[in-house]
Amino acid sequence: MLALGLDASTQSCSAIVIDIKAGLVIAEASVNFGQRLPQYQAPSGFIPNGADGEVHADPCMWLDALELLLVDLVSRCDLSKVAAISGAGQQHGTVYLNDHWFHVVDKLESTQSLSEQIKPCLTRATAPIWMDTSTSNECAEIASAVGGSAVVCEKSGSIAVERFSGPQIRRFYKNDPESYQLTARIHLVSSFMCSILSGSDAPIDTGDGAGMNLLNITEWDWDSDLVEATAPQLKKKLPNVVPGKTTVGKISEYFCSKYGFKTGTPVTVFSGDNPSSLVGIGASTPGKLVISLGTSDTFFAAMPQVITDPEGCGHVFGNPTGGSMSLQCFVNGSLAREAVKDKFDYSWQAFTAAFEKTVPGNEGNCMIPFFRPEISPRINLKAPILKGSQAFESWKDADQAIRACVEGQFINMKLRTKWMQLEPDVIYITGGASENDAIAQVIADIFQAKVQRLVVSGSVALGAAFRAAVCSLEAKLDEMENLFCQPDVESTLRPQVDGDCYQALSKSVSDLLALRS
Ligand code: ADP
Ligand code: XUL
Repeated sequence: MLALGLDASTQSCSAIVIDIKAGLVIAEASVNFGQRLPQYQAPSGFIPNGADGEVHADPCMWLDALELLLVDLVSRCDLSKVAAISGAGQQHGTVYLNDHWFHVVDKLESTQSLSEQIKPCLTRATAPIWMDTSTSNECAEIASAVGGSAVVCEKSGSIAVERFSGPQIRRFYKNDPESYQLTARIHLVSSFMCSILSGSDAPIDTGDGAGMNLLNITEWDWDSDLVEATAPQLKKKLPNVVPGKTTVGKISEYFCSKYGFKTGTPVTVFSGDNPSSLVGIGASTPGKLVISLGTSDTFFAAMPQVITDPEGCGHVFGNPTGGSMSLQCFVNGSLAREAVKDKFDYSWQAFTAAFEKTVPGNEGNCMIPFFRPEISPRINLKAPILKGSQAFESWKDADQAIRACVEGQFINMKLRTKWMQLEPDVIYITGGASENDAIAQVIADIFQAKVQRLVVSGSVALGAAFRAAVCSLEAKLDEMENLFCQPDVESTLRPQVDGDCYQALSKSVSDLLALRS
């Protein structure tokens, strides 16, 4: 029995087809937006140089990528054998649609592309995504309307956060009230893609819904105070909220006639990329800690009880299998590492070799590696801060700069995630940069824990396939975890230095951050 999982992430759209009984990966495919769709001028999946902290992407790009992905996938496996489908999307991003949307999505015509049909339904040409920091005023307004940040945090699991959907919606309403008025539906990336696949106006799951500053994490439904504080008539523009184990409907005939799916194949509600990754790595019951190294770096775990971050930078999301998960997100993840690599015209190989030529603790050379405004902690930097030798501070030592970037990232991660009260023996890593042993070794050294990867990578899409199989095929999650979530023991990394090695550097990072906040 085959299940398909989709991953509509920041830089690419990916898919995995698994045989849930045989424990086999049948096919995988991935379409990188920048490489395959250069006409959208979004080399890293978003439109560069937005004004005032705006970071947007074109939803039509995501739709074109989905079609390219399915063309690739159909050449690798028989999609008529797929018996269950689900997916996940980059979190927080919002898509704004007029009232034609309901009819158009219900009757997608295979004679036209998805993007041709959906483009006229957009009331906002581009979608703000999770990297957007343009909504500080709106965050303050929402907080003040409901009684302060602590109230927003208690209700929604996070203080009002710039990239979250509610503040983004408010900014749209304030800046373009006419288009807001014309907006009949606001979708998250996950529910937008789910709507397209299922040919229906899909609901939002509690995992992704909790990243909006609109969902009450006690009731797991829209919070009327937050919705009212965000924008007028918002409630009717929002989809319903449902638990992760919900069948949305059947696959749209569009995909049956174009790509050979079987009519009637069930579609499970989509989730956010991080909640989906939690499931795909086999960490949906408390006890396993995950660091995802995608475009963002994230640190997350299923939680036995709800804990919120007193500093206001962390989040509580719904766990798609029930209960909740805690998460901390760092904007300056892979793109910061890439920026340092590119500054010296290095390949990933040369980047990796830099760690052999330098020592843990980097002889005191310290970097706050923020090339764009960071959210953990909230700091408006446009370039890193360097403190150390003269050569280091003037970017003359490539190898030390590379080590300093990665050490700075994970020391900051350790400092910022103390609130979760987790001291794991093992950390599971996933995402594009997790294949890099040098980065994984720094994580092992800084957190003083074993670092493991799973044999099957691509935990976001895998988690979506698991969820589809549980929801539609009565598959058992623990059985699939046994088959697919085995650690790649040969690639396990253990700490090679003791914890004291990073004491001085941790103090430098804390001091530099304190000076800037
Ligand atoms: P997303 O899911 O957010 O679109 P991915 O999980 O696909 O992102 O990760 C993409 C990132 O992985 C790229 O931005 C790149 O910097 C990073 N990456 C890929 N290969 C390596 C490598 N060998 N070493 C370090 N980073 C890498
Ligand atoms: C999580 C976050 C990012 C996005 C993109 O809060 O903003 O991790 O989900 O991956």
